[in-house]
Amino acid sequence: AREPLGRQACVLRGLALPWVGELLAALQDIEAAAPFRHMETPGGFTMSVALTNAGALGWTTDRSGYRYAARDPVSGQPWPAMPASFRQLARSAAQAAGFAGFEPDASLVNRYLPGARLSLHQDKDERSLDHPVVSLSLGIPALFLWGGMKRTDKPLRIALFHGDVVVWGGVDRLRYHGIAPLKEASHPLLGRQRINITWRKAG
Ligand code: MD5
Ligand code: FE
Repeated sequence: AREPLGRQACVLRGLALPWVGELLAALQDIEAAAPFRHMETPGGFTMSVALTNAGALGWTTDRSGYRYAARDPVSGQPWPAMPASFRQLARSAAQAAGFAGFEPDASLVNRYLPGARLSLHQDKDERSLDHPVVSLSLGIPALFLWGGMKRTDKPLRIALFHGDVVVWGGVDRLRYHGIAPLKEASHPLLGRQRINITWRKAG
């Protein structure tokens, strides 16, 4: 089912459920080559969310800023390749949301344990903002904060569950958004964690 969030943003409930086995198997290989880590922000905070990446470009942060980079700063190696299943899901979700021809070159994987959160921010480190972003939720539920174009616009709170996909682009591409502190819970497949994968065209 397609739930509109904005003029060019929607939630596709359960869209990824048939793909979960394949996606999690691919994620195991990514994690083995590029383990989840807690990165430092330019302001000197350590993120409560742990992250890794797959694809030609990976999002990173350190004391000098946010950027996309071709190599994992921990290993010095290129990020693991984007699995075919990742690319296919991102492409078909984008298509279902009205963005045909999406070709992601970056997939950022976020891992939340209970208590982890992501404060309101805009995704604007990509070279062109003309491409949509596709986001998949797996594991325990989260409250997604869907804001406006200003940080001070009061965000809507939308629950996201295992298998849900959110797609946003166009006029909604620069909305402020975040994730409220995760509540303690356990998921039959993933235990007490939430995984979020976002696909972007960054380069
Ligand atoms: C997450 N990730 O669930 C969040 C939310 C990120 C990030 O924000 O940058 O890795 S998924 C992002 C999202 C969903 C729906 C709309 C918008 C963003 N948006 O309007 O920008 O780990
Ligand atoms: Fe974001």
